[in-house]
Amino acid sequence: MSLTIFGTSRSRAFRVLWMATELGLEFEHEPLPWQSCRNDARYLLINPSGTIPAISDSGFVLAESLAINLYLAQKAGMLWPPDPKDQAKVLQWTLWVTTSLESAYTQWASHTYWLPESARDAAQANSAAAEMRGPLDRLELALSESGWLVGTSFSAADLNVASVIGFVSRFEREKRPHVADWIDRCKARPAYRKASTLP
Ligand SMILES: N[C@@H](CCC(=O)N[C@@H](CS)C(=O)NCC(=O)O)C(=O)O
Repeated sequence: MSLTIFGTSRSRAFRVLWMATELGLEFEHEPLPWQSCRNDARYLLINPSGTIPAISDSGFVLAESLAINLYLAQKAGMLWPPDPKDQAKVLQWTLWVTTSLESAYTQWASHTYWLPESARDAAQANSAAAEMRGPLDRLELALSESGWLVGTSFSAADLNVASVIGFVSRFEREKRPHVADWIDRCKARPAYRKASTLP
């Protein structure tokens, strides 16, 4: 019985490394680089999409970072609330971040931080920023209630959403103090810091 996580921490695999560390799981880590995972013949046999992350849990293979995180939390019975309504909220926030924010966020972060300066395009960053404001205002409202997305403590919803939009704490920080404070608290968690040190 063993869990293997495929993908370097410098990719969406970080989300899964963070979750597995939060849950205290033992795992093997194959830090495949995102630049070449689609052309890695051995990896394509495991994940035919060739994207990272993927996991193999005693031979059960799963791709899609956020789905992997929901599976791991549910299986461990941690960061996964017992009430079906709260579980539905975890799914709601997970789907929300990937459908309402991830694309614009990725464009904004790429053209603000990730790409080499010579490749950054301010117009693309600005149009992505305009798309992000509505969803981030929605997030600010949600976090103003208890400081967490579901119930009154950190859950898989917080991990999934924060892991997609980590740099948002630098975006118009003073306009959305609850979002900024929440991301800071998520990133201060020991498991986040430990996962950040992985290759
Ligand atoms: N929606 C997928 C996206 C996976 C994805 O695109 N991963 C990137 C790395 S962050 C990748 O594999 N890039 C290599 C490529 O597309 O060739 C997930 O969240 O797991």
